[in-house]
Amino acid sequence: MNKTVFVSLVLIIFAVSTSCFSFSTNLNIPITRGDTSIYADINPDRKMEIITVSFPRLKDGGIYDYVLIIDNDTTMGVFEIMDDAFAYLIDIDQSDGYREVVLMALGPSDMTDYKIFRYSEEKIIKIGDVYGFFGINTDGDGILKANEWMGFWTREQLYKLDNELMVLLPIPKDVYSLDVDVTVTKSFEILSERIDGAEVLEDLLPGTEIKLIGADTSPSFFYNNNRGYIDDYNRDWYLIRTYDGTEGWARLETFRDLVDGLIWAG
Ligand SMILES: [Ca+2]
Ligand SMILES: [Ca+2]
Repeated sequence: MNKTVFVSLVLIIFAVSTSCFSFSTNLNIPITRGDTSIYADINPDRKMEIITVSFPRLKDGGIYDYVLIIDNDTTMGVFEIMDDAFAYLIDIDQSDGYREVVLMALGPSDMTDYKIFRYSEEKIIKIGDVYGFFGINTDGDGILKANEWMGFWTREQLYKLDNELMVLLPIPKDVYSLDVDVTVTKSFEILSERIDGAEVLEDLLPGTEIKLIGADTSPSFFYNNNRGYIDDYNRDWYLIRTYDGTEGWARLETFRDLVDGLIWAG
């Protein structure tokens, strides 16, 4: 092997071994796995910030899952889940002079916990906690989109970046769309409105196929179900379309055990 070939090989091996872990994203930005330092201007002052991220619990069982240091300010906290962790910058609103620091922790089944920070007037401000499933993305128009796992479907939740309050505010939606086909195994009723005791539109018969086309996931606070714990998940109203086109409402708790085809995961 001549010297030139040998040097080239060493350089190639060095380049491969030091290349960043790449993570598939539609944000088209570098994502760093594990502890990292990023040198970037992330606020309107036209000076570079030194951003240092560490995930102590991943390597030595530290108390905090993440420690974020930007210049002279430090913040730390925990994730709900963390098998692996990443850091990157995004720009939620391309007109405001800020970029945001995202700390992302992955758990089982692609469950993902995001902590989103901004650096303003020499302080780190946490602007959002987002719990995603297939990731978050933004078009840079001040809106952050997160796909949130709802047990057997994903809800696209939009967040608006409020530049006065410096917080990501969820934009509530009356009815989220979904498209889930199930088969009735035991008879239940669909109602004309999202109100307990509303007019019964149809008594669905076993063996008929229905489609879940909408969900009202607004919270029903402090509902204590018959298993003795607080749960609002089962209280969500679902809009159901029958084979003849009738559309009516039922709470998840009404039908979840009376249909076949809900693919529960997570
Ligand atoms: Ca700056
Ligand atoms: Ca921005």
